[in-house]
Amino acid sequence: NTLLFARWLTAAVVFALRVLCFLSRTDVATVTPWLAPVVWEGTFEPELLDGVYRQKNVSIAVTVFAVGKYIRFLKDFLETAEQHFFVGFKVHVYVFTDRPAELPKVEMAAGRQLTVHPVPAAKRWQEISARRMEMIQRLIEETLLPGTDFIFCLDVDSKFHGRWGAESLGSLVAVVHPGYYKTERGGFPYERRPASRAYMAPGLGDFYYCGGAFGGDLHEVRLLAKTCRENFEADAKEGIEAAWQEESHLNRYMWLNKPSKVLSPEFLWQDFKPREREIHVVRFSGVVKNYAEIRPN
Ligand code: UD2
Repeated sequence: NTLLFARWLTAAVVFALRVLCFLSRTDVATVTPWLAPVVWEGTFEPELLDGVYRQKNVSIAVTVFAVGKYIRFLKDFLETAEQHFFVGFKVHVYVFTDRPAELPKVEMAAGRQLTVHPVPAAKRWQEISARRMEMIQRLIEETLLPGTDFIFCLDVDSKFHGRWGAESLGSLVAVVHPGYYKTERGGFPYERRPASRAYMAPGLGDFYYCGGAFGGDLHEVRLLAKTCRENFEADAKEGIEAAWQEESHLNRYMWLNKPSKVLSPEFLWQDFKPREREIHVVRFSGVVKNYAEIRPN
């Protein structure tokens, strides 16, 4: 009897620990000061969440730009998205490229599709990042509204390694940049020149978000893209380009319009960075690339 009781007690303790570990994280912040969740592995129940959104039959659009030599990253991006990104959901990938003839052949599961939007080649790499917002805005206005529920805008030089699903859905969604999640706000690489519309004064800021992944519902992302694009263009007319192009404008926007959900750096890691203790799973990460070789100039 004593042995049985000891076994039962051990099993109960292990179970309780599992439940506690599963739905809580004490090593990282899991909620923002404006009460938006910060999504880390261990803070949600994947099956339950997928079930909730599957019932609503939600559809998800993805934009990805593959201009110039960046077309070489598209195959891995698409293949790994098939394995990990919203598996079992309606997903429509919109590829913007100047090289439609080089589009890789990737088999897509039922309910998933891909559309190519031809774009002109770029002379400067900064141009591409600047034009993304304009094209995202136009895609939403001319093609996606009404009908699509959510959109994610992702960098192509990346791969999925782990589940990215319904836990990421929200009206305005930002991803914490993997390079700055442990940095004090004074060290964030915001645009610091007051002449730019992306300006962030010292002492301001919540997180430093990355330009390589953001999303939300169509209305919110349309507004974000439109605002960033207008501010970028107004800056350009005055001869100023923000330190990190649209990423700087996105950071300013997210400061003024707090995201309703913040995704941890698990949702955009960088392959060159050694994995850190807090990162229990890498869901999506940027591949190592040779900027000098791959960019137009
Ligand atoms: C960072 C951001 C990126 C953007 C950029 C701003 C992350 C992880 N990355 O990345 O999103 O904010 O800084 O300067 O947050 N592209 C092409 N062809 C090109 C150049 C770029 O298609 O010749 C597209 C492509 O989709 C690429 C994206 O633009 O993924 C961003 O360009 P990048 O990867 O060269 O920028 P990077 O790594 O400095």
